[in-house]
Amino acid sequence: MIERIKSRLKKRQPYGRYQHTLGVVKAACDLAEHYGISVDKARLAALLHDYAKDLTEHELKKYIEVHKLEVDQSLYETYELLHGVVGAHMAKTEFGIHDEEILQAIRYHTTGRLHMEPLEKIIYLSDFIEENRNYPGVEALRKLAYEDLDKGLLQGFNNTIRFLLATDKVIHCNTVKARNQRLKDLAKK
Ligand code: DGI
Ligand code: FE
Ligand code: FE
Repeated sequence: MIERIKSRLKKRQPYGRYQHTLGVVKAACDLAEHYGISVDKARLAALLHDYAKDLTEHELKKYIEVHKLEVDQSLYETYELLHGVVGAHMAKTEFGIHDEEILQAIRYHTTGRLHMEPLEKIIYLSDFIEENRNYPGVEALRKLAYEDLDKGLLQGFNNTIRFLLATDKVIHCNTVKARNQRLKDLAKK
């Protein structure tokens, strides 16, 4: 299964994206082991998280319509957010993955959401800290991810929201909800 997915990915992803995918796999497997969750599930979710990333906006929207995927209006209107829902559906139909934890981790890897499961948190964070990422603060975030998943996530959401504000982009409500939830969870610790 893993090899079949990898050979499909190699064909559909440009070199840089495939390297990113392998980086996310490595980060997600390490974090899963660190936090005692299924490494096999982390590997599959990471491998497929950006499976639909190279489709055009038109292709993604067409796919959503043809397969009648449930997508809220503000997600539908934001190109960057569509590859998660489409990728999760492709993981099910092209590779027969029915594990809801894996599918949710793929579906919500760009925005996060309220009540994220540990696997979703790991995929969200791995996307930011994988070895090919290089931006100010990435080393600190890598360290934080291993100290406390929620602290790492809060930093990840804050970075995303800062970027969206700086570039005048719409902030999806799931991004805001997921960020606020981390504050509540951290206050309880
Ligand atoms: O697919 P990747 O590039 O590896 O990473 P990703 O799936 O986290 O996608 C990142 C892009 O999604 C990045 O350009 C920021 C954007 N994004 C994340 N949350 C939101 C968002 N864009 C909008 N407009 N609103 C959001 O809430
Ligand atoms: Fe992505
Ligand atoms: Fe990614």
